[in-house]
Amino acid sequence: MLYPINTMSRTVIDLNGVWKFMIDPETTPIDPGKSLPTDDVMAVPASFNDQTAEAKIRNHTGYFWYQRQFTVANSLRSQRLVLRFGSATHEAWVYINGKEVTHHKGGFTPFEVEINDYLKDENNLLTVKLSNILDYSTIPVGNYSETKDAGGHIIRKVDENFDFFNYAGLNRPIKIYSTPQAHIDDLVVAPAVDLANNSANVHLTVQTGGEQFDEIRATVLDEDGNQVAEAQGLSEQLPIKNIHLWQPLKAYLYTAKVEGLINGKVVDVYEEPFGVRTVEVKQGKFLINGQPFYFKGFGKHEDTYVNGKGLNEAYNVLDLNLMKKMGANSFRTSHYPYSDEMMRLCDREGIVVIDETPAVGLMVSFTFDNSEISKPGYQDDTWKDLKTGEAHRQAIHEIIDRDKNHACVVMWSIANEAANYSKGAHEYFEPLFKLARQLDPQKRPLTYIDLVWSNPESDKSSDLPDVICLNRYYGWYLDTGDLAISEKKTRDELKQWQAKYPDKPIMYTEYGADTIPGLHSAYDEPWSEEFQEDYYRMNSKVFDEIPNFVGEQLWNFADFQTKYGIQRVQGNKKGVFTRSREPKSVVRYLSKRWNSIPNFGYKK
Ligand code: GCB
Repeated sequence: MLYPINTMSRTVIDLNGVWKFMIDPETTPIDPGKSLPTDDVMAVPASFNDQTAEAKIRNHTGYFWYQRQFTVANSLRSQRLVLRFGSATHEAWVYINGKEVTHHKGGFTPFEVEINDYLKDENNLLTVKLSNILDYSTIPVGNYSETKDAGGHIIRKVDENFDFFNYAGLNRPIKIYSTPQAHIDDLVVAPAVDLANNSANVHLTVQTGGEQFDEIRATVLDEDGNQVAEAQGLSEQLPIKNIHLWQPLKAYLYTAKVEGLINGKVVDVYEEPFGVRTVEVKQGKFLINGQPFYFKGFGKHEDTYVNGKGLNEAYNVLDLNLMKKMGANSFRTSHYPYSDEMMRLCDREGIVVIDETPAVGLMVSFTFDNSEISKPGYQDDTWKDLKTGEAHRQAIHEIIDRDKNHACVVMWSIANEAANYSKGAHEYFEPLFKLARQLDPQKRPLTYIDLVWSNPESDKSSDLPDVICLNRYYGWYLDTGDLAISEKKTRDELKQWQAKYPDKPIMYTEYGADTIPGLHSAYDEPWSEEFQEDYYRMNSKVFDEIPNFVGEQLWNFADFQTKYGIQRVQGNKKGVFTRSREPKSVVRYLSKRWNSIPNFGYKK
């Protein structure tokens, strides 16, 4: 799916701003064709939860409504007009002037609909009904229940099967964009790179819609706007010589400019930035442009004060700047696809991204005590009880469809911490890996992220990922505070993985310790800033001993909001930055380490 941009043939109208908002009391039906019976408002894009002073609204589970008016200028009315939601979390029904125009389920990917047939001359009423309900058929997974109050009124509850606040609403930009009736619908850019000859053949596929073009013209422009290749047709090979590679932290972006012509006249134009680089897993190494890459960075969240999971571009820019200053080069979009805007920024900044679907919480019985798994006859019903298959397939389609051309994406993560240790895991995951391999035009490596219960013996499907990605909390959830035993467990497990899969790279995608900034301890106690640093030092030492260990992405970049819990004090405190991005003292240690580790060739 193309990102909406202004070109010589296209205009983007921004629908962000302050919308009417109300919780659906589910007493009388709401008429989407009428002004919502409320005076409350919410800013868009942003989650609704932290914009209110009412706990009842903040913690609402169920249905809620947004509404605004818009007018499209006469000069655009003959154009094809498309309404696009960057996301709507988690399910949305969209109405224009009272008529339902589209419905979408899945809270972290865009969707769009042509709206010409529904428009009036002015003051169109755009109404969106949303739901933040999650259950055993959705991703993320939630434990959903309903009860009734004394008046027979339904009370809905979602107990999240994951560790982040279920921020919901219109989290990402809402836009209308115009195209000519004959239009470019999508572009697929897949550069085949010849590193030895410093050249590339860019395979460009163009999908069109509406009236047919007589001619499609494509040119590749370099960063100075010089044309370096051109071709014609819906499926083209564009050879580029003397290529500038897209490199981690040294991004170079070409632009594919595509024009659709009728009677010799350009009708539609679209411009897609892309990078030329290779990604490959080989002999236990993760190669970018043929060189063994070492991941240094983070698991993150889209999570800021007030905006919740709403797009916050200033924070995105700040976060990448803080990462770069620390010598980091990468992050994972834990635990859902991030905004289009963040992906475009990472392309430009050369930040390497592991792009994750929203498949988090795919397990029905969980404690951090992983001794359960070694008990004879251990049985878990995850793959019988969950009905996430369809949502998961849709999520894989949508993440690859949206992000396929991004140079920053070097690997897809199919899921975070599923019950891979449980009977039925292989049957569940095999078709999903197959689907992703088939859909990705750039054939990037695939992974899923392993929970501590999934060890080299228990993991039923570890043959599927190209890279073994581990979330480990030795010294925190397990053997709390005992870094000596944790060091041994860390080393033993990594050695076992390496012995089992000598050709698969291994990396940590989470490891961390909750830390209260300003809490100090002469005894290096858990929760203190001293413990956080010791914990990371211990892990670094072991990582450096394991030849196929190709990266360290710690948990978490910053403190973030979660549901209530006895292990959470206004959220998860494993950030190396606070939620407002002040560094905890460990940042000095990590900056020193990462600034001295090269992006390439760290592990020979
Ligand atoms: C995990 C999860 C992550 C949590 C983290 C924690 O394994 O993947 O979402 O926030 O542990 O801090 O407990």
